[in-house]
Order: sequence, then C-alpha cells, then structure tokens
Amino acid sequence: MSELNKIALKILSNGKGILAADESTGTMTKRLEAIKVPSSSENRLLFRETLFSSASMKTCIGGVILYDETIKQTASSNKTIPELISSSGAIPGIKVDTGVKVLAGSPQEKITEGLDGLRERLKEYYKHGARFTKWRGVYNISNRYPSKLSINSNAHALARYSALVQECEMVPIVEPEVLMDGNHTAQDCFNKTSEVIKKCFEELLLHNVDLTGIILKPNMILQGNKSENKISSEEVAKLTLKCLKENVPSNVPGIAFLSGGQTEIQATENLNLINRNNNTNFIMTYSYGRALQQSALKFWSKNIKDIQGTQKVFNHRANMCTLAAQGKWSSELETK
Ligand code: 5MM
Repeated sequence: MSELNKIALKILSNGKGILAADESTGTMTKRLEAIKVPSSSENRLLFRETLFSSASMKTCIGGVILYDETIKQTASSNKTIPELISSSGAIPGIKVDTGVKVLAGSPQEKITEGLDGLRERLKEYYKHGARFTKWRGVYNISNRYPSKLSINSNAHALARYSALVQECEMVPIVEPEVLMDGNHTAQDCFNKTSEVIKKCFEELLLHNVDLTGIILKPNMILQGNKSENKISSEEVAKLTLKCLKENVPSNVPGIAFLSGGQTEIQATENLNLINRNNNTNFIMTYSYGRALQQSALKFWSKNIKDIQGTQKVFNHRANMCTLAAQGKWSSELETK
C-alpha cells in the first residue's frame, strides 16, 4: 500500500468525511455578510476555529480543506490551525487552485487557474502541514454545455495539478463539479457528468497519476434546480452509483461528494441512500462545505461568542453525515 493510498484511506474510512472549509475570502465574505457579521480575518478565524475544535472532529471528520489564509493562522490555544486539526486526528488539506476565469474560446464557460508556480506553492503548503489538496473544475450544464473545450481543458488542468501534487507527496482531491443550476433533467446530468468524469480519468492516466492515491469529489446526479422533473432520492442514488460505476476506475479508493447547493437534509439523505445501495468497491462519503456548515453558521451569527452552542449544531450535522456515510442515517435521528 503506498503512502498516498494510506493518507486517502485515513481521511475516508470508518464513516469519516471531509469538512470543506476552503471558501475563498470573497465567498466567505458573502456568507458572513448574509448573516450580518463583518468579514474580518479575526471573524473568519473565530468561526473556523470553533468548528475545528468541536468534538465531532475526532469522530466524524477525516480531513479539513483549508484556504490559504486559514492554513497560515494560529488558533487561540497558540496551536497553528493545521496543528489544531491534526490534534483531533484529522488531516489538514489545502485548496490550491486560484479560482475560475472565463474560458477563452467559450466565454460562457469557466476554466480553473493556478498551475503557474504550483510546484513551489505545494512545497510551502507541505511545510505548513498539508497532506492533501483540492482543485475544483466547474462545468455549466445546458443543451450546449459543457462544451468539448471545457471538458478537455478542465480535465487537462486537473491532471496536471494531480501529477504535481503527488510529486510533492500529497493526495490530490479531483473535483469536477457539474453545477446544479438550470432546468436540465437528471438524465442530462447523468450524461454530462459521465462525459466529464470519463475525460478526467483519461487525462489522469495520461499524466501517470497513481489512482490509488487520489480522492474523487464529484457532484451527485440531480435534476437542475429549475427543473420540474423532480426525481426521488432513491433515483438520485441509483443514477449516481451507475455513473460512478461506469466511469471511475476501480482502483480509486474513495469518492467524497460535494453538496453543491442541496439542503443539509437532502445531501444527507442522498448520501445515505447511495451507501445503502452501494454496489461498488468505492468508499462513498462526504466532502461538504455548505451542507456541513449552514446551520452552524446561522446559529453562530446570533452570538459569535457562543462557541459551545455553535459546536453543538455542527456536531449534530457532522454526526448525521457520518451516519449517512455508513448507510445508517434516518430522518427520525434529525430530531432526537
Ligand atoms: C467551500 O466552498 C468551496 C468553494 O470556494 P470558492 O468558490 O470560494 O473558491 C468549494 O470548492 C467546495 O469545496 C465544494 O464545492 C464543496 O462545497 P459544497 O458547499 O458544494 O458542499
């Protein structure tokens, strides 16, 4: 078993999942402004430190994805943020893309940037304690999109990123996100996501990436958020499993879904059904941002000094997600 494979399994095993706390300052500012909390670096640290020192960090969270600002911050205990995360047994990770820009040649679409100087940045992040990384490719979906150009260029970038990350002895999270925005059907999402994932693996193999040392972070197969053709959670689970079984090589150790704008409960219920029906060898868990943090953030906004109360809300969500990652969740547990 390679070191990279060991790291990936440590992050994902036993129902553990990933806390995606890698919102860029721009995104975090929007989140904080929405709850009327000033977006200062102190407040961003306070909220994140509150989550990272919760009890569920030990029992539910295998890895935390940080943003550049956070990985360099120090907690009130004087531990660095990566030390605080490691002290609970979780592994610190870092978002290394530098965000999305308009894709030249297809201006309605996006391309993720950040390859220039990446090798040097990775070495720095390793010194800060990161042992895994994240890069997110974003795909619009409609009759015309994602275009072949978007599918090919994002897959190429994800593969070049992954090869560099493994060279620096870290596990790359490969995140191709087909967005939920639109009126497309779940079948459209299935078709486009299949094409996107298939191309990603073609490029990963071309770049000699060790697939046993990556984590795939895909979207679930959902109808568009403006579609009237709603499908059940059972159907979401069935289509998601079919898509992954058909397009992900079997030596990939695990899949950690993004929540992508689903509510906390939807993201939990769908993950639970995916695990109840899991007919693959992949570990299927979560790498949620909004679906782990939303309620905690709302609670915290009422009194940013109420650390324990906020942690209680976060612990509940993390526990529910970890049960779902084992197929043991039920809606009754939400109110117990
Ligand atoms: C946490 O949000 C990340 C995006 O941050 P920026 O857009 O500010 O760069 C995002 O990549 C996240 O890690 C994943 O999309 C999963 O988050 P959700 O909220 O979809 O579960």
